[in-house]
This record gives sequence, structure tokens and C-alpha cells, in this order.
Amino acid sequence: MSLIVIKLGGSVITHKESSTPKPRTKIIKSLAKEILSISKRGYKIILIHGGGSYGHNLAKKYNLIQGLKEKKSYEGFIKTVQSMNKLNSIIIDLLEKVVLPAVSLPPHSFITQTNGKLNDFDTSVIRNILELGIIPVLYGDPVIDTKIGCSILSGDSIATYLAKKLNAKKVIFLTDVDGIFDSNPKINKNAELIPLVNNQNITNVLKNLTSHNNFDVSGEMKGKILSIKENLPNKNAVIANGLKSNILTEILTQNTAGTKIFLG
Ligand code: IP8
Repeated sequence: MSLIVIKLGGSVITHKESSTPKPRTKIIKSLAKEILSISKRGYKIILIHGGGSYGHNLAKKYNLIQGLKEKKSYEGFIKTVQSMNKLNSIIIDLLEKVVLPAVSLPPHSFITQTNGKLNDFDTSVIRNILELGIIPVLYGDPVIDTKIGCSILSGDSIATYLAKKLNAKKVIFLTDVDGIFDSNPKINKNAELIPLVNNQNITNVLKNLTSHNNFDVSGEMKGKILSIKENLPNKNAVIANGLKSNILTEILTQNTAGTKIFLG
């Protein structure tokens, strides 16, 4: 059975730019229904979600990108872990409402990094859960870092790592824009969508990508592409707009939405 890894971006499932944590409940509900319908088509699914306004503001406030540098950082680590737990509970509850069997696997409890880089981790529990027909749900989280105490593990890194290790058929990143553009679509209304990123245009695409906002500590689009480049040669990845209805079905049936990334 084909495995699909889906990353729900923080900008899709929360109001990312809100100064206080705020979920997009309606969107999460409709994505839960869509995930149910694609799982009924016979796909196995791993679900990963980002931090949005539950993760990035706190991680930034406590400068967690620099690790456990001072006493306050410990408080920041714990507060961010708790906040991400809350967002994850909201998502698991809404999946349960549409009767999708899903279990949460909090990354801080079993994944570590070294200097902000993901260490290999045991995926046997994830495989077992998939075999039972249950969806494992992971998320971007502050995790123990063997060099700097703690660091932010992005959901993007988990997605590409698991897609590689478990040989996923496709990796789908849902964001709040239609895909990768030649300039920032939130500023430039003439920005054009790039339908395909491949070995020929990747250098140019990366050059044009600037940071879209101040809230994200994990590198946004550039981080996604670099993570795909590192982990997923010869794999199909798509970046598309999770705020559009039926987007997952469109990606899996017509393959026309968003930006496809294929780096051979
Ligand atoms: O939103 C980061 O995960 P991402 C999570 O997937 C935190 O980059 C805690 C900032």
C-alpha cells in the first residue's frame, strides 16, 4: 500500500501571525475530512504538523534557536513543548471527530538533534502503528540537542526524513500560498507560480526566495526545498495551498496543484 507523508504547515492550521496561539478550526476540520477520504482510497498516511502561532513566537521569544543558553531558556523549552502539545491535542481531537484513527507521537519524547541537525531515530513504532491502520501524528517541536541543550526540530525535517526512511510514494507540504513563486506572492501580486523545481532551476529558485515574515524560526520555503534536496532525491514532493478545499484529492488524482519538486 502506498505511503503518503503530509505536512500541514503552521500557517494552514493556525493564524500564524497572531501574537497569541490561535487555531484555524474550520480548516483543520475540513482537512481532517479530506484525509479521511484519501485514507479510504487505500493510502497509508503519516501526518506531520507545524507550529504556527503555537510554536514560533515562543521559540523566538526564548531564543531557542541558540539552545539552552541561560536559565530563562529552560522555561522557554518547557513552555514551547506545552504549547505544541496543546496544538497537537486540538488536531487529534478534530481527527477523532471525523472518526480517523490517529495517535500522537510527540517528537521531544524520542527524537534528538545535534547542533540543530536531526539525528537518526528508531522508526519501528511508526511502522507498527501504520501496519495497524492508524495514522501516526508528529509535529515540529523543541527537542533535546546533544550539543546545545535543545533545538527546534521542524516538521519539514521530520517529513523528509520519514519519507526517505519509510520510502513514501509522495510528500505533500501544505502552506498558505499556492506553491513556490518567482517572488514573494504576499507582497508582489504579479508573482508567478513555479510549477516545477528540478535540477535545472533549483539554484535560481533558491536565490529568489527571501524570508516572508519574522515569525518562522525554521526557514520557511527555503528550508523546505533544502530539506527535500538533502533527503529526497528521485522522490515526488509537492508544495501546495492547504487553505483550498479538496487540495489533497486534487494532488493525488490530477497532480496539477502547487509546485512539484523533483530533484534527480
Ligand atoms: O513549523 C517548528 O515546526 P515547523 C515548531 O514545522 C516550533 O517549522 C516549536 C517552532
